[in-house]
This record gives sequence, structure tokens and C-alpha cells, in this order.
Amino acid sequence: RFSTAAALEEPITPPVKVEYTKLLINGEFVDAASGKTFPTLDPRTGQLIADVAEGDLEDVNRAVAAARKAFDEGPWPRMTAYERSRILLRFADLVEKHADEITALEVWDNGKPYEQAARDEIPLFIRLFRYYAGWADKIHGLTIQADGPHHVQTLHEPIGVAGQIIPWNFPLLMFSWKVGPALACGNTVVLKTAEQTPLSALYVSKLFHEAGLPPGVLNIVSGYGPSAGAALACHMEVDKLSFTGSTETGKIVLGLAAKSNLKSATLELGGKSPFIVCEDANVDEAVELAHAALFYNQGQCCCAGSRTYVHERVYDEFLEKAKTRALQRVVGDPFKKGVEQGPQVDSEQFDKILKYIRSGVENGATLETGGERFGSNGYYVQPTVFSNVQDNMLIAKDEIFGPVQSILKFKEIDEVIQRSNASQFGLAAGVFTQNLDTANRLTRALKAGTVWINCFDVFDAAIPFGGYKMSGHGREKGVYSLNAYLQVKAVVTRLKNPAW
Ligand code: TXE
Repeated sequence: RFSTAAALEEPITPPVKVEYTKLLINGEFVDAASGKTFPTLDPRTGQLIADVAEGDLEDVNRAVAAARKAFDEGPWPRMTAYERSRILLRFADLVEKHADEITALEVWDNGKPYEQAARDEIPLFIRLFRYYAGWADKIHGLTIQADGPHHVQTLHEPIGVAGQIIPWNFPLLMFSWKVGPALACGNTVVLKTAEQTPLSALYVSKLFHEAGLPPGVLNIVSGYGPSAGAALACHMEVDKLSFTGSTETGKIVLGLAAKSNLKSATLELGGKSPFIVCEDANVDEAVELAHAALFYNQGQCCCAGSRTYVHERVYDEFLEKAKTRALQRVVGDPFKKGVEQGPQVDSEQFDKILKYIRSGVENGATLETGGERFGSNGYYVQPTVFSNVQDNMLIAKDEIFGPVQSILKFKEIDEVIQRSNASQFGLAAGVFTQNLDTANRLTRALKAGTVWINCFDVFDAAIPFGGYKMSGHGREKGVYSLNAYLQVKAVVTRLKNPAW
């Protein structure tokens, strides 16, 4: 049962020291105004990593005042775009130089496998900043032919102070998706990290200042959602809100944004993405991909392929192989080589997942493998596979956010389209087929912000990401994210002698 080659003896000592635990306001590390701190815990053991300054309303006010001043008085929005671009590039170089420490901090705070973070996340983080550095000096408006004697142009201007609230599943990637485009466009930022994972953002923000970022341009407030997060969402001096997290909290912050100064909001929320294996699929490839689509990052992905729809003709073969693959999954200390799955981020998520597993059993799904905690320490969960899952079961409707694969059977393409779309979410979908017509049909019919064909979880700085329906508003990454951090000013000048 499960590969325990890397099982849980004494936790490995992380190869990094925690140096930065205070709030970062106006370029300086400072204590919270209240003097309060909160603990950030090691998910492998539940033991303390460090006490971190706990920001709340007063600290958010201080951070927003610093960001406001840095925006209104400069130099950031008034620097040449080339200078801004060079600071972003220097920052990316520094992150590359310190990649080992940064990776270790991210793994320690979050529990994700070191190899995964080093292979996928840190390189994409660096790539995102280089990508947006490339955009910084290519942002410009249009000259427009309007009726009448007028010269018409648009200016694309930064919005102002961006308030950004991020979750704990990809602390650094979420930082880059938000901070990269905001700064490239000339905005200033106050970012609230998730209370589970405050450490890596503080470390990299220190490097940003080493790279030449002026004080006040990027402020980091660690703390809890209902205090620090809510204060940011409803702040009258914050011009733009960007949030990634649960749909439930998304509704709250959108309400706060509306009730305060009607700041515009980009929301990236939950998902329940279908992964559709058609009858002509190469089953071995589909099994491996569906496995990764669900189990990657301990299943803590907003776009996790958490409804695995398999055509009835290949269902039995797929199920047997999916189960075998889950049993082979290497669970263990995320710092250990070869480990594919570490612990869940905290006790709350761990309890939530085990509750959903119990509901799956109670509702009559067949538990093929897993279903319990792994080991007796920390927040590890066995890779779990359910078959015979029906659409109306909670495990097929709710976002579990854990290593729990639900396999459902389908017969017709129309039927799987209808069932895939019968969800409040619409973040992503995966389609596995060798038939071009089937792929095209599904691509157009699925209501999802991303459709991956014969692949899954392909993230690239240039590819937009975001949701339909209750999976969110707006798009992040790529050129689309620039729109979220710019506003358009139309400038109309009367021409005295139009007939030249
Ligand atoms: O999310 P929250 P939680 C889903 C996933 C997970 C569930 C709960 O299903 O199991 O959400 O996780 C801040 N005002 N996702 O509780 O509450 C909070 O401090 C302002 C999917 O961690 O949404 C954190 O910084 N901010 C998701 C951020 O919101 C508030 C990633 C996310 O926390 C706030 C994470 C408030 N009132 C969880 N309350 C994805 N889309 O990837 C909380 N926050």
C-alpha cells in the first residue's frame, strides 16, 4: 500500500533559516502596530516554524498610506518604463541566485514536494517576472479615427494602489501572478499573504528592494483574512482589488469592494474541473495525466481535475490502472528525494478532506484505495480513489482540495458535456481524445476558462488563466492581466485646421 520508501521518520531539517518575519511597509521590516504575532506551522509535524507579525487594520492603513504616497508622489509610476523593467529583471536574477533558500522556505511553510517547487514553481515565478518586465515598456494606447475635427488618442495608465490577497496553495506563484503585472503597469501594491504561508513572500520582497524597488511600491502585510484581508478589500484608498481563494470568501471581498469605493476586482476562485477520457484515448497516458491532474500539489489546486469522467468502454481498464498508480504514489517528507506527495497545508484542510472522504463512503461511492490519514504525525492523507461516483454526491460537487480522485462513468459526448457544465464552477477542463472532431466539439461546448487537450496543468507566463461562472472574474497571466491593472483615458483634442 502506497510507496512508503520515503516515509516519515524524523523530519528532515530544512536547509534554510527564517530571517524575515515582520511586516514590510514602506521598504522596512516593522512589527505590527498591536505588537501581536501569529504562529506559522510546519505541516509535516504541526510544530512551530516561526512567529510572524500579525497585521490588522492599523497596519493595512499604514501600508496603504505608503503605497498611496509611492504612487501619487512617485517615482514609480513616473519612472521610465525601461527603468521599471530593469528592476523587475534584476529581481528575477536575484531570485534565481537565491532559488535554493526560497524553495526550501516555500516547502517548509506549505508542505509541497521540494522537487516539484524547484522544477515547476520557482522557474515559473522567475519567468513571470521576466515576462512582465518585457511588457513594462510596451504598454501604450491607440490613435483613433473618430468622426469630426478631432485628434483622438488613448492613454493606458496604471490604476493606482492595488490591494492583493493570496492563498496558501502556491504562495510564490500567486505572488508573481499578481505583483508582476501590477508593478509592470506602474501601480503600487499592498499584498496580504495567507496566514498559513507568510514566509516566502517576505524573503523575495527583501530581494525586490535589493533590486532597486523604491520604498512603498510593494508592501507585505501578513495576517488573517477577516482582519487584515477585509481591511484591504474595503479600504477607500485602494483602487484595485485582486483576490485568489475560495468562492465563499470571494463573495465577501467583492461585497466589501462594492460597499467601499467600488474598486474593480479580479477574482480567481474555486473549481471542480472535469477531466474527460474519451473512448479512443490512450488509456495508459490518460491514467498518468488524470493522476497528475488531481494529485499534483496534494490536490490543492484550484483547477484540479477533480471529476474524472471516463467513457464506459475504457472505464474498467482505466479504473484498475488509476488505482495501481495511486498505490504507487510516493508519500513522505517533502524534503526527501523522489517524494511526490507531502502533507496538506494545515489541520483545517486535513480535517475537511477526511470529512469529504467519509461523505463519499456514506453516499455509496466505492472506495478503491486510501481513505485515511497517512502516518500518525502532521497532515498527510493517503492518495484516495473513489469509483462509482455519481454527479449528485458531495465529492462530485464540492471542491475537496485534497488527494481524492473521483471517477465517474459516461456513455455519450453530449451527456458528458451536459454533466461537466452542470456545476457552479467553470475554471478548467481536460479532454483526452485522439479524435480532432471530438476535441473541437468539447473545446467549444465546455464552460471553462481553460481547456487542456491531451495535457493538463500547462502553465506558462503568457497563457491567460481565470474562470467562468463562480470560478471568478477576469484573467491573470499573459497580456490579459495587463488590462486588470490599467485604465484607459480617452484624450480628444479639437483640430483647428483639419483639412490639410
Ligand atoms: O480560503 P480563503 P481557505 C478553497 C479550497 C479550500 C477552501 C478554504 O477549497 O479548501 O478554499 O481555504 C483571505 N476578507 N481555496 O480558508 O478563506 C485569507 O486570509 C478578506 C481555493 O484558506 O478563501 C487568505 O489570504 N480576505 C483557492 C485568502 O483569503 C479574507 C486557494 C484565501 O483564503 C477573508 C485557497 C475575508 N473575510 C483555497 N477571509 C484557489 N482558488 O486556488 C479569508 N481571507
